[in-house]
Amino acid sequence: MSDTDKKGISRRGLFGATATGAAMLGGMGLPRLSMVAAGAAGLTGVAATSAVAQAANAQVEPGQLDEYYGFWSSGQTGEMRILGLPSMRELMRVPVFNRCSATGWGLTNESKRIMQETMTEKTKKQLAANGKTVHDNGDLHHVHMSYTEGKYDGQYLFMNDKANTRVARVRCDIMKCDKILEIPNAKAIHGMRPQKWPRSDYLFCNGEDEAPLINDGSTMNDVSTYTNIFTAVDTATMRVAWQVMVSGNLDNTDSDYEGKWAFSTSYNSEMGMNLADMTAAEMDHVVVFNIAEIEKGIAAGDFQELNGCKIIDGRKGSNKNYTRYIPVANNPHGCNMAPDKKHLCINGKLSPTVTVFDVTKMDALFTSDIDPRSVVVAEPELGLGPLHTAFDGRGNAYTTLFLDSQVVKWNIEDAIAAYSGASVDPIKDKIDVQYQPGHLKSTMGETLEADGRYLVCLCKFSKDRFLNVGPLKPENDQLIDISGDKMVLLHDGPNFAEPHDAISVLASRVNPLSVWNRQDPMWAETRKQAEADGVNIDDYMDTVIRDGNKVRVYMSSQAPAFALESFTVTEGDEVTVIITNLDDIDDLTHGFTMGNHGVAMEIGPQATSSVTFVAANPGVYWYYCQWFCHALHMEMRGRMFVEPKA
Ligand code: CUK
Ligand code: CUA
Ligand code: CA
Repeated sequence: MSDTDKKGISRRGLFGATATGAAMLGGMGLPRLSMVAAGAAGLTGVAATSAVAQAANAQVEPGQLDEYYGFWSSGQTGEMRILGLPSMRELMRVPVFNRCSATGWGLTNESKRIMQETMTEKTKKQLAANGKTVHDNGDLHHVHMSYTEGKYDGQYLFMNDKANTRVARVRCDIMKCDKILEIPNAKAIHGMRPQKWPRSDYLFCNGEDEAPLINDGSTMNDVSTYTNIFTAVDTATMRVAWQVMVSGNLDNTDSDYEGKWAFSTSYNSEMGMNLADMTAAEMDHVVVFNIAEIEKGIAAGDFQELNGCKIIDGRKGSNKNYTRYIPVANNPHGCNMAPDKKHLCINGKLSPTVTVFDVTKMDALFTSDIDPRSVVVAEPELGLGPLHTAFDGRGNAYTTLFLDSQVVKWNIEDAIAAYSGASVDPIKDKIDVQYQPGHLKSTMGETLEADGRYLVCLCKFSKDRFLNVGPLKPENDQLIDISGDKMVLLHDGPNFAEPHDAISVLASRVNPLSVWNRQDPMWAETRKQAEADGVNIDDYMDTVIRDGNKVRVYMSSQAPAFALESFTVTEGDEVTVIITNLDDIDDLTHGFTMGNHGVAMEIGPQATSSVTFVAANPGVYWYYCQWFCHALHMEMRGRMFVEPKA
């Protein structure tokens, strides 16, 4: 690990000192922040003025709105988060793979239907054996928006769950998850990207962990039976379109801007089962998936079917045109397609390099016997531990250096020139970040509209940057201005376990509703049951239906009252409470919490939510609205009476 850059100046020392100054001055107002920003960039008077202007642009005054939505993963929290950029204010948390106490996600019937819809029999058995009906955890690494012709279209967000091999879709009109797919045959969905051109018809999903394809316990030691699966999900239905069996494992993935290819990094081409073996080879590889050829193969029946999925054999040496394997330095990680439509950056991780492929040369890999490395057009040495790369739309790339705790700005064309022998240094700037960065994201940087204004660097360690909160520290999401020649650190953002990735989207591309549409499909199943019970869930309702030991309690809510002041059930009854929020005012959410029953849910304006539980103990139990909705919100409550069983 070197503290010194190529010119022999200790940038670490210089930036370290000014960065400490910035932390001390945090929030003390613009003039001093600007001084520090200018100092950090080491600029002269003229350039310092532009750094002041850069910092000023990042100010979002109270009552002002942000210019960008930031969609954040939350790692092992399992939810998606929405932040505003450049303020870095957290705006919302959207539960997806996790159980949410506030909204009842993972508990309400509407959310459970989504979580259970594609659950495999093995998962059902595993959950039942542990007294559960849905997973209550997830490990959400990547969030990406749907594209139309290489631009964000504001329709859907997609995300992965590495922990339980799932992907999910969030509707941008309501910012709620509407589909969760458990992917059969694969293990541990990690890298995930939508197709960018012409539309995001496919969502590409990497299975990271190796396991026998027929995973029935017949062997652990015969690793030759192990395989990895790449999955294309049909985004319209959120069902598996097809799968590809590959050699080696799969880490990160990206797609091109022509709709021809998907690319995945593999850090375990060795098929090693321990650290030493996973890092034993000199080279691993990037898999290139030929979308059109795979579609042809599927159409021609060249697949085996397993657990309802069509699997194509794309392993090395299968002599088909489905895949190609391009050698890269051992244990690569990030896989990032540049908005110039041409260059794919593979981040070295163990190697101090980023390998640049020219994707317009990929066709030749499938039509001739040329060396697969002939698509490599640059391999700049950037520093220690390159993990991910972002782009500014002006030909520059920004790569995180995990071990150096830096972001390096470099020019793609200069790197290409240097690779073919020109004496040009592609590195334009380096900035210290605090500390150990993973992903970094530039504004609109994963689209044809990359605007090169801000960069968010998601640091895995914060160490001394915030008040000590005990052994478990927050992560540090840092906002960096990249509009000038030099990068300027603007903001430290503590965040909880553990954002891996984020995207930023111009605010004008996202237009959510403020009030639900009464016909929303979210409660379509609930509506069917209500119709069978002769209840109109679009209107005032205060009906209790008895159906054996099942009781359905229909009530509307309108601030500050539930339509039912009380209802009665019998000990041991299975009780379903169905509530429509008749208020249609912006921001007027009600809740329903049943005291001492572990039951709570959100009911948004004009929404219907329902929850089912067993009333196990006789007695009087108050239910209440837990979402502050009115001056008489405390009084918005009622009683459930549970009669002893006769
Ligand atoms: S991965 Cu975490 S830093 Cu899951 Cu995208 Cu690279
Ligand atoms: Cu309704 Cu609080
Ligand atoms: Ca390896």
